[in-house]
Amino acid sequence: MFPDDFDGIVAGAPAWWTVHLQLWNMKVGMYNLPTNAPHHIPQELFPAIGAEVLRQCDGSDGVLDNIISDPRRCNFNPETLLCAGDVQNQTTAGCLTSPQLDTLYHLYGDWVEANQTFVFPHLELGSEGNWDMLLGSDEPTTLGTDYVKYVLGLGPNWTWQDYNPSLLTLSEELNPGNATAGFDLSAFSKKGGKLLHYHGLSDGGIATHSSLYYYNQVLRMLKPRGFDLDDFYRYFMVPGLEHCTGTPSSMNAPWYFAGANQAGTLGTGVSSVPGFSDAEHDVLLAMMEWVEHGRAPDYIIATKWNNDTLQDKVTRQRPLCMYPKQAMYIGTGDVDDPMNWKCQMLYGENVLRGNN
Ligand SMILES: [Ca+2]
Repeated sequence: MFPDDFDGIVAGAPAWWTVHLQLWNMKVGMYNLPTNAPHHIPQELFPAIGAEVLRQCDGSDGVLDNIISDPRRCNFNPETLLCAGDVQNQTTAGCLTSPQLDTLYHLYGDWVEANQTFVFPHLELGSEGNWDMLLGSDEPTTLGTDYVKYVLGLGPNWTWQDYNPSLLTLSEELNPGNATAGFDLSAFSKKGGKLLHYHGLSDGGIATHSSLYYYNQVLRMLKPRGFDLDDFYRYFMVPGLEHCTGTPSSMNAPWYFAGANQAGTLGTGVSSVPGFSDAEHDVLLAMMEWVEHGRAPDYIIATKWNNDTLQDKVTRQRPLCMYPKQAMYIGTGDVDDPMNWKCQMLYGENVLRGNN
């Protein structure tokens, strides 16, 4: 809306779709409530679900490395989680009942309302380690319920049990604060503005593909008008990154690239990427390189230390590639060395199979 305000914008896991996002935040919680219902999945079972997803999906990107590079390529079969026989302790057994499987289908499915209206994308396969953000409580998040009460104005006595889809229409009509981002970035592009956008594929707070939806809507609006998005807007998906910071301990994916809020997770007084303070590893320096010297990044190398807060020993680095390219293992050498990966379109014969 204000194309002259910034020369460059780094946007991480953006909450750009306020009119739908706040209600989705609540809807996700509602899928798993009330806690005394047969379909409720207690938080203690999330690790078992995450482990089964990882078991089935890890190899779908061609490399068994505990990282799901592209959840869209995984044909996940939730029924393998179904409890066999009379299970006394589900947490110990790590299995789900049939009604709980229904909840899983809701969580991994897009939110679609009447007349096939798409409202918000699904939680990703591989986001289970971050589900505590929206699913770990006996109430939906106040990000959603307080939005309805105090921003849409239904008042403090409104409860999530009062939900009905007309709230979506109300939210769209009010568009509170005009806070939902538009798709016409033409003025920003014309004045030379640059946008680097990224989103973690293990995000349990804002469904990852809300970012892809935004990117695609901008593409649909501007490509027919002759704009090449690569000239000013580049999008990067980050395998194994949770909401803005961190990675599930089961994955230990490289997640750090000095994005918004990330340095504070390493410790106080940390800036850039310790040991790798350059435009290849630091998204803000990459942005400065693009704005100030006209060199646009095709990839950003993400880093994982053995102990993130000590930044002691780098255990993994890997390129994050400009969408729609993806990082592909070249087939030989250490999978944790970024030199052994390249960015390319991953279709058909390009999907190599790793040795391990
Ligand atoms: Ca993998």
